[in-house]
Order: sequence, then C-alpha cells, then structure tokens
Amino acid sequence: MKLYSHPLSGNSHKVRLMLSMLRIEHEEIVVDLLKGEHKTPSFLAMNPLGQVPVLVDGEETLRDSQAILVYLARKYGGEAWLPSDPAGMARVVQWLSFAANEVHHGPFLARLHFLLGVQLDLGLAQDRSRAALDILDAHLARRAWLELDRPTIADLAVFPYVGLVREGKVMLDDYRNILAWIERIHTLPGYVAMPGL
Ligand SMILES: N[C@@H](CCC(=O)N[C@@H](CS)C(=O)NCC(=O)O)C(=O)O
Repeated sequence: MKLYSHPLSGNSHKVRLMLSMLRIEHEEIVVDLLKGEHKTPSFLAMNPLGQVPVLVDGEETLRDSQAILVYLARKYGGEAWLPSDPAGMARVVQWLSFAANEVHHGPFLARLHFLLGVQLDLGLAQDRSRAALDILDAHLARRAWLELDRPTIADLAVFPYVGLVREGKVMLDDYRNILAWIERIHTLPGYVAMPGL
C-alpha cells in the first residue's frame, strides 16, 4: 500500500493515523507541494484534483481523506471504526461531512492563510472556525467520542484541523471539552504525531 502525502497536510494525517491505528504496513511517499509535484501529469493521473492524500492499494487508487478513511475502515477495520448498520454508519458519516465542510471552510482555510500566505477572507474563516468549535464543544460535553461511545473515523476526520486551529490564530483555550477530546485521541493505541499537533 502507498500513501502519497505531505508532512504538513492534516488531510494526509487523517489517513496516516488510520493506517497506524490499524497497523497496516505501507510506504509513504512525500509529494512536494511547494515544488508543484501534485500538479505533474503523473500525479494528476492518480488524482485529477491535484491534491494529497492519495492511497494506492493494489488495483485501487483513491483520493480524498474522508473516502480513504471509509475504505480503510470497512476493508481492514471490521465494525470498529465504521459500523455497517444504517443508523450507526450515518451517525459517523455526518461528521465526515462536517470535516469536509465546516472544518474545511473554518480551521483549514484560516491555517492555510498563515501557513502559505494564501489570500482569502481570514475573518470569515476564523468566524466559521469558532462556529464549528462551538458546535463540537457542545456535542462533546455529553460524550467522550463523536459517536457510538468509541473512537471511529468520525474522530479521525475531524481531529487534525481542529487540533491545528491555533495555527489559524483561533485559540482553543475556552473549549474545554475539545481539549479533553484531543487528549483522549493522543492516548489511542497507534497514535502518531505531526508538526503542530
Ligand atoms: N477533500 C480533500 C482535500 C485535500 C486537500 O485539500 N489537500 C491539500 C493538502 S491538505 C492539497 O493537496 N492542496 C493542494 C492543492 O489543492 O493544490 C481531502 O479531504 O483529502
């Protein structure tokens, strides 16, 4: 199995965490985003969107961190990380959407501005970050994990950019439930770090 990734990519880190927690041997190939390696014809042949992460597992070439989490969880994780019953699966998937929408348009974009100097509406991204954090913190007031009383791919999908939100100059200090959840994720078997987390 091959993971095409970048060390500072939180989306890559979601997949790195899942691979480590499932103890799946793999090769990690760093795609140099600053040199534009993700826009070369050979990379675009794997992912026309020109983004990491990309996972290659035998004949399968998959893009998008949420989709890859679903694939790994269902193929290698049994019922643990993504249950197959309709309601349980839907409960988990609603947080994959939250990661791709609320977290992307808030914490991801605010960090992108400071990390790479990308010009965007920083105030809006920070406002959206706080709105997403408010929802997450309230949700975590009543539970240890996002759904199903155990860690699932919902937690792995939402965690990296929430944990990195300080790099977008949004402070986490007042979000006690989120901070406790982050600490719980740190203690999961197979947890691996990335710069800033
Ligand atoms: N929806 C995708 C987003 C992937 C994404 O935005 N990747 C970033 C790195 S974290 C990237 O490759 N950006 C380069 C670009 O968009 O040109 C996912 O969840 O994997």
